[in-house]
Amino acid sequence: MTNINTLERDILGAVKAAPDEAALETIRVAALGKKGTISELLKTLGSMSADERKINGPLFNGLRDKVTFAIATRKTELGDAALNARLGNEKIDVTLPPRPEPHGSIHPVSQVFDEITTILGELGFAIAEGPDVEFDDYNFTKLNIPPDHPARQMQDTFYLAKQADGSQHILRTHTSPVQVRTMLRQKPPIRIVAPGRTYRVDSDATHSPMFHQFELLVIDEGIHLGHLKWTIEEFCKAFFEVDEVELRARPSFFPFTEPSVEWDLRCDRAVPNQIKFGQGNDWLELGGSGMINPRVLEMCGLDPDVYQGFAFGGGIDRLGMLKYGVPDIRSFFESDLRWLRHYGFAALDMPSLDGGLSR
Ligand code: FA5
Repeated sequence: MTNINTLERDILGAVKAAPDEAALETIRVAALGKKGTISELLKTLGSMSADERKINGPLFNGLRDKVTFAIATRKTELGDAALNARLGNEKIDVTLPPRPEPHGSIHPVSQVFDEITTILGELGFAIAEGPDVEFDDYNFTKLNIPPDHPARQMQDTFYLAKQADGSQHILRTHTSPVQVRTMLRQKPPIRIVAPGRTYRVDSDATHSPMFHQFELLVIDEGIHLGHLKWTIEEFCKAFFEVDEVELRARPSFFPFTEPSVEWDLRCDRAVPNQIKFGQGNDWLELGGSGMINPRVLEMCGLDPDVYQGFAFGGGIDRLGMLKYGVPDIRSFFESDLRWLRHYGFAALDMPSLDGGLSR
């Protein structure tokens, strides 16, 4: 019979010397596998007498347990050694710069949007909103532009499909219907700014079919043109970030205001691609305005003998073009990433009058 001590010494010696896990597995199969030396030894117990089994049983089983334990121990040693070797070889250089990722930025139109609402918010105006798809009545009729009025031709309108009752919605051509919505909903004093998307059948370097306007509306007792002029002056100083501005008023015509005034801002465009405000001999168009036509007040349920008001409407994209030197309005809406990286604003720089509007 195999000398148990010799067998134990040989197997344990081989286990200890196993250079890697593959060699260890070969030793395990040779000793403990189905036809392994220890397994064969254990099989002989069946043909032994009870006395022989009493002696050999514990010996063979003890050998199997010792070898099993030695293999497990060696396996852990080899595993640890392999892991240490890998950790020693694999190095992460934490000083490498991170891979450059594209940075998101605030679109210049959103920036100007925020600048305008920040300035007017600090002047005490509440933000009001209206839908892009508007009633013809609010966009035109209640603004004193009845059907077939020639003023409807001033704004080329996108019409939606006719409803079953014959009525027709439109894409609002200006933010002025928010005036109507506000007056119908709220009694004076009213002081709102209504920024938003507007639509006209129009497209060239300074006209976009979808563009953005903002509307100012102030209604109370005793409101006059002086309030309108002061508001526009203060707005321009804050928006263009200058201490002084000079405004020029030109008579104009809007069916919903009487009198109607367009405002120009003195500027200097002598140096190409540069514009300076508050000086020079050029004039920059700011937008339309006027005192609310008494007929509009009446149609919106307010008594014109008690209340007066002013309104102003300007183009947000146009102001952005002027302030940030964008030559073509269409580039705002082309989603060109290189353009957006150049003209975009840092995402966390919120405009504020104290901290600065644009940095
Ligand atoms: C109006 O839309 C009037 N609702 C403004 C108003 C409000 C007058 C309150 C009186 C009282 P106008 O059509 O001029 O007015 O447009 C106002 C501004 O919108 C323009 O000065 C211009 O800056 C901008 N704008 C007009 N059409 C376009 C367009 N297609 N693309 C970009 N900006 C435009």
